[in-house]
Amino acid sequence: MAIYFEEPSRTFNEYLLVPGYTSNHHIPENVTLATPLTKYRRGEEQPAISLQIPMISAIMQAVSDDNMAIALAREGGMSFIYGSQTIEDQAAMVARVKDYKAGFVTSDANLSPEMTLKDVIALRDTLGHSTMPVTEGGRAHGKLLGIVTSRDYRLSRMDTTEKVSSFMTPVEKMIVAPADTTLKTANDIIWEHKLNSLPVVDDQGCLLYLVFRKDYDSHKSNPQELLDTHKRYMVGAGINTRDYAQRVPALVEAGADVLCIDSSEGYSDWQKFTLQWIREHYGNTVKVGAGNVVDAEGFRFLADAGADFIKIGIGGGSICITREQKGIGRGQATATIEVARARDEYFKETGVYIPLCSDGGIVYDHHITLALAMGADFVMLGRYFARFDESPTNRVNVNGSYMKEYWGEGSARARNWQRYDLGGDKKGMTFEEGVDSYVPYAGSLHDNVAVTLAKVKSTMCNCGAVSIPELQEKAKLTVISSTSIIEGGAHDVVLKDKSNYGSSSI
Ligand code: RVP
Repeated sequence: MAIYFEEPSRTFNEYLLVPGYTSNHHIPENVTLATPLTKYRRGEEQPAISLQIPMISAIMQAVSDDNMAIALAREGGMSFIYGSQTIEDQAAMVARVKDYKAGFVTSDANLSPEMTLKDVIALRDTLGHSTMPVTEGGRAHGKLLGIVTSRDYRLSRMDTTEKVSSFMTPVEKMIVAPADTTLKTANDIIWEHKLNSLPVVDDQGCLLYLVFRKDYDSHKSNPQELLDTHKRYMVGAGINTRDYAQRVPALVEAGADVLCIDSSEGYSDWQKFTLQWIREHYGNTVKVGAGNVVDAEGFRFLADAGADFIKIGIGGGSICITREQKGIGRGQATATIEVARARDEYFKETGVYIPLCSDGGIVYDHHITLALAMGADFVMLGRYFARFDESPTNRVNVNGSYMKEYWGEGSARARNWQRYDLGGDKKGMTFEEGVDSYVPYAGSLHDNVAVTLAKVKSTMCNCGAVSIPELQEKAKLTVISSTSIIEGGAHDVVLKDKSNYGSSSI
């Protein structure tokens, strides 16, 4: 006979935290958000990898490339580079994160001298910044010919057909630095010559990096950075249950710090086989998460199979239509609560604490706090990060508003048939489980994460907690009625500025 879960399947929106006692010790400055990423014997040892903030970015083409990984590691979180690409391309992204020299930026678009002012304006609007190097043929590592900044052109005085070569600052008039320049020296040069940016070139004069004045400052003000023992940024990578024998060695070789099996449904033999293969070939030296699951049985299966962390969530992602298409899934709050109970039982039995990740369905900043209070150790976010400058997609103007594109890994666009496999060849994916969409452009990752975490810390203080484990222990949660949801927003008043309202939805 079929099993019925009598408890309705609830979402984060149906819960609130009831405040606890706040002492004068419970202030945001005292809150630490450090949290374990991989399993460990709690009380006896430290986890091999911990995050400084409880946020990781989704294993998705529209979210997690090397650029995102660097920006998020700088804040203390971690990206999992998407696996729906060739092994070589994914390994190259991982390697770029590991090779990244803080403060040295690889230019994301170069101009060629033949381009026009019109091209410059279009590129500036897409990229969101106005300093662009000019190289031979516009190539990424081409010979440096000059630079264009907002000071080099005036739209009111110039024709948009004017060629870049006629208004750029030519390389002869620029200060450039050689390849072996340290960040300290670069900053001294920037300071001494009152520059905003300094190009670094090789001995052929080809462009390697740009060092920006503001980057050096921000580097200095990021004490939370997530670094490995060689002081390189940490990065994760998604894998699938098909080509692991080739993909895992390439990713390990490239320097990935942790892997995660990326699947919409993780309670399967395919995940067990993948974990077994990794243990056989690497023992415990390669850390790997698994998922996704939404109940105690699924958790126990992946815990016994050897997962280092376990991801929760089926069908709750903003771009995900798995529930509509296949009728499987569970409300994200209910799933998190049940899996966390199973994890705590497992810990009592074995002494091993397996960190949990609540993946998908975070719509408001406070949903992060709810997920943590319910027992998650960190959350995975897709839509949230897709909106930022650092995500892999271009900013586009849609009816006068800036947007970023965001599509599901199960959409035809991602053609990620591996993620939805049940073994066998699924190249001919017959139906989609994700949509292709826009999300409102929201600016820089740094600024947005700061606001989000300020809210998380503030709520933790209201609950009398200065750490995530303390929050999990002390949290008091209440289910709310639909009318109390209305009561929780601005109501029964005439808003002066509707455009600002709802901005708390992230
Ligand atoms: P969200 O943060 O709500 O945008 O959700 C992101 C999550 O959605 C991902 O981490 C993944 O688990 C899930 N996802 C990604 N693609 C798809 C799909 O196409 N159905 N779902």
